[in-house]
Parts: sequence; structure tokens; C-alpha cells
Amino acid sequence: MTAPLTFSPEVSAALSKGRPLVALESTIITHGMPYPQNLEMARQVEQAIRDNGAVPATIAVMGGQIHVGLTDETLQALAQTPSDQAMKLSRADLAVCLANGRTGATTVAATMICAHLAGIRVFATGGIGGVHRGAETSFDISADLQELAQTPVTVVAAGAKAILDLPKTWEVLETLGVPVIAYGQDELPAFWSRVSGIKAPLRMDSPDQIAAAAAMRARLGLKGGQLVANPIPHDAEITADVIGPVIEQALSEAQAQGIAAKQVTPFLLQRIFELTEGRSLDSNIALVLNNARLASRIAIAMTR
Ligand code: PSU
Repeated sequence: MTAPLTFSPEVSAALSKGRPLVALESTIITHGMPYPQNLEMARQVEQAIRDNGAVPATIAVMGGQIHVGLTDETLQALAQTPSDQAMKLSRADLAVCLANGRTGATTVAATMICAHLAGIRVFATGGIGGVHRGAETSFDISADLQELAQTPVTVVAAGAKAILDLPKTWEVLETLGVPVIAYGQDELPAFWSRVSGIKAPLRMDSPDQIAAAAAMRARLGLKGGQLVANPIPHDAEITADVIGPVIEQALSEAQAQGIAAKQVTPFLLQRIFELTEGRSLDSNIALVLNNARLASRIAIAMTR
């Protein structure tokens, strides 16, 4: 019995020739950004990966299959699917969605699982999920963290999303034994902002170093992946003094409205988009593109 994987012709050709591949998630399309910017972002990110010498593999679940590499038609349909009509898939519900023939968008956790099944070792996204603020009472901690501890995929993100409790998120990753690597600086980035005031446990300055570290983990038989925290480009940054109060306001509205579980992150991103009059989305798209470029270079380094 093998996993129900359907490859696009582009991905299938890349896999058979051993070409560098970069996985992309679909929750950022269905639950992370509004239409039509989500579709533009998805297309631009795929193109950025091609322009940097690798092959993009956007992953989503439809008709009982894990689709690895989507046609533009499918991408369009997914981008226009209302968020309540696509399941937001993590490790817990991936099999349920597949077995019942439902449509599902993959989060970081589910994309890592699918990428690994497909033989893809690098994945680019915006920001991982993590420990939500108030987790000491709500226990709301993203399954993305556990996945990084058990599935061997290198995830390139601009850190964890700044709506989270970042110090607690990094503490949990340390406990789980996940290498957290700041790219090109000593401090961990904070999604919309380049700095967080938190020193990174590890720092690397080249794709080759990151590829070598992944290869060594495999040789040691260590489970799990690595997180590369890549700072947002200077010109797209929103500094903490600007974004901080906006996050606070969105968080208090979420609390007042009783938003919980899987709805928290999409609600906060949407409110922050409204409160910044679109600026947070422009930054989010810029950081995803930046991560896609670095992920392509890491994927190429891994094939050497
Ligand atoms: N990166 C973004 N926007 C997003 C996400 C990542 O720039 O919306 C998605 C990813 O799919 C990630 C999810 O796994 O947000 C985290 O959701 P939660 O906090 O509910 O675990």
C-alpha cells in the first residue's frame, strides 16, 4: 500500500531527473490571504522558484489524492474556495480528508508530511505556527512544532508569526530538539520585522551550510527537520513599534469574540490586514517570495 500521491507533469519530471524541488503549502492560499492577492502570491512564488533554478511543488488535497504540483486551473479554484469549504489540514486530519474525498489545504505540518512522502526535502512558507499567547491557559500550540521534531524536511520561514508568543515558541522548539537557524544574522526574525530581540540558537550564512546540516542529521539517524528563520527584506519590513500595537488590538478582538482553535490565526491575519490597510499583506507576500528564493538555493545545494 502506498500513499495516494498525484504528481503534476513538471514535478514528476523533476523527481525522475533528480532536479531540486521546493514544496509549497496551500493553507496560506485558502486561509492566510484574501482573494485575489492569494492567487497572485501563489503564482509569483512558483515563478520565483523556477527563476532561481528549482521546481515548485504546491501541495493540496482533492478527490482522495495528495496533489504535489498544481495546475494553474487548480490553483485558481483553490484560491477562490471560501475558507470554510476547505479543511485546514494538519497531521490529525490529513488522512480523514483523503479518505472522505474532501478538499483540504495543507498547513506547515501537513505539507511537511506530504513533501516527505513525495521525496521533497525543502519547503518554503511565510511563518510557522507556534505557541499562541495565553497558551498557559488555552494550551493552543500549533502542531507545526511537533512536526518539525519528527519529519525530515527543511522549512524556510520568516520565523514564527509575530501574533504568537515568540519566546515560548522558541523554547518549545528547543525542547523538541529542532535546529532553529537564523539566516545571515544573530537574532531571530519576527515575521513582519527583521529582529525580535531574541538571540538565535544557531546562525548560518549560506545554503551549503544548511544543506550540509540536513545531510548530517540524516547520517546521525536523527528524526525531524530544521527551521531556517530568514529575515524579511529591509524594504518590506514593518518594525515592531508599528506592528506591535496592531497585533495587540487584533488579539483583544479575537478574545472578545471568542475565536478559538484553527480560526485564531486566519482571524488575526485578516484583522491585521484590515488595520494596516493592506500593508501587512504586502509584507507577507514579500517575505514568502524571499523564503522561496532561499529555499531554491538550499534545494540546489542539497542535490550537489
Ligand atoms: N505563513 C503565512 N500565512 C499563513 C501560514 C503560514 O504567511 O497563513 C499558515 C501555515 O499553514 C501554518 C498555519 O501552518 O498558518 C498556522 O496555523 P495555526 O497557528 O492554526 O497552527
